[in-house]
Amino acid sequence: MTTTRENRIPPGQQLVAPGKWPIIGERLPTETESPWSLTIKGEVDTPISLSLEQLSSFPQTTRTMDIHCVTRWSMLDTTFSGVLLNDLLSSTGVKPNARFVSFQARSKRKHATSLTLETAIDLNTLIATEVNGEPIDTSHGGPIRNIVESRYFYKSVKWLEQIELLPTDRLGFWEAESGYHNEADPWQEQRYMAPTIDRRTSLRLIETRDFSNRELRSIDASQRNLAGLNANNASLRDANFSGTDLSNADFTTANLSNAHFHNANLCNAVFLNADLEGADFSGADLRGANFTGASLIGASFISSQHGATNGAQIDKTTQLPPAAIAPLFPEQLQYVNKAMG
Ligand SMILES: Nc1nc2c(c(=O)[nH]1)N[C@H]1C(S)=C(S)[C@@H](COP(=O)(O)O)O[C@H]1N2
Ligand SMILES: [Mo]
Repeated sequence: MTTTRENRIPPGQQLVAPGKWPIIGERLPTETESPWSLTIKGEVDTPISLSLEQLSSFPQTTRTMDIHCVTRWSMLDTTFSGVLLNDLLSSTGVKPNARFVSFQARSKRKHATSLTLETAIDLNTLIATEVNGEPIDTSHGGPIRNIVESRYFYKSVKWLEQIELLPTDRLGFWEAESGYHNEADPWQEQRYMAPTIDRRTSLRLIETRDFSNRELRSIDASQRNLAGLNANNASLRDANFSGTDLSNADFTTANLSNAHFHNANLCNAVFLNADLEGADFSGADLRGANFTGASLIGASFISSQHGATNGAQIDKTTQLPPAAIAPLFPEQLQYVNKAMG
């Protein structure tokens, strides 16, 4: 297979503008005052704690790879340098019952992710300290982050301070809290685990038109009449609202990352401070909708995914302030700006 630009972009992903690497999730580690150390523990023969200097004395590896975020942005050809996990584990030794590896951050929520040890080694997991020849910026996980190629980017933990080998899996933060898929292969679009909400519960909730403050990840609310829905502060990642009447719905501070609004009626809907990363608004009616304060990294307003090219209805009454649309993909921004006139 030849590697053209196109066949390096997994399904449902779009390229960020050159030089625009978004910051996703936590923005800072807990503290950077005390000297950084990286601990390797659990099912290893010799647990160790390494300073940055000690880490730099291991053989250094450089790999150029493509990044794919679950919120639908991709960035090609990023070069990371650091130490291969495999090289670190050669010095600690691995006990026979080690089957999983957990990566944990020095951050408020002890952000973590995990992989099978086999996958982590096969994918050349890099304990990276540099990106494109420079130390990794704090906002992107410096001084140390693990980098896992060929998996959605949530498998790459920022501000890495602990690697633990485990006999059984321990789900990571997003995997446990947000239903992110534990395997995370972008080529198979493994974004979320199967929905946990059963059909009867969703039908009953749809009837009440009150989703406020609820956890309804991946709910199927497509082709419904949900005009005036109260979804204030609801957690609706990956929710399917395709073709649904959501006129006058209130999604203030809701989490709608990767939600599907294809062909929905969103006239006068309110998305104040909502998380709309990776959401699909193609073909939706957005007249009078308000996106003030919303996060639109990776969101789409025009798409050719559903066959013919299908743009959202946007006009002067659609409130898409400059700050909200700034992180859009170039083609998306162009479409939105033109539609707003
Ligand atoms: N410590 C920590 N690491 C994290 C996250 C986080 O919130 N905290 N978010 C993950 C997610 S979902 C993504 S897409 C990438 C984003 O990395 P970036 O901000 O450098 O683009 O970091 C991953 N690692
Ligand atoms: Mo992500």
